[in-house]
Amino acid sequence: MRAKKLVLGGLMVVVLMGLVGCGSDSKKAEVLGSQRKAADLVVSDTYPFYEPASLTIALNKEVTLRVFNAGKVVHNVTIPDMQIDVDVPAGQSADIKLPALAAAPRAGFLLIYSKYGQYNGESGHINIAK
Ligand SMILES: [Cu+2]
Repeated sequence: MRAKKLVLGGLMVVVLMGLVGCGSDSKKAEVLGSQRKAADLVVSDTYPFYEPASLTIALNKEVTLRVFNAGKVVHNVTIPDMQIDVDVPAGQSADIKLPALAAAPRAGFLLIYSKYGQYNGESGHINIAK
């Protein structure tokens, strides 16, 4: 995957239109599970990998994170605080159940990353709605 990523480095992967890029300064936090969409998180093969890079969940509510891999290589979703480690094949979606959180994690957010691409910056945040 590492070699492939380098080869693909010059290619632009067009993900969903209208999504904002990396960064947590989005206007309104969209809380997962509030509305069914094609995908909550789209992963591509090139930086910034995650669209959006910042997600939000509510406390005390189990939600399903739908991840779509828009790339040509397998990607992975790891959320250490939830013991989640799921591979998403190229061109496929995965519905990942996030258990209800009783309290916000100490850091104030959950880290989400690909165990194959973390070293490249393939990571994001799951924030807790206030
Ligand atoms: Cu990846």
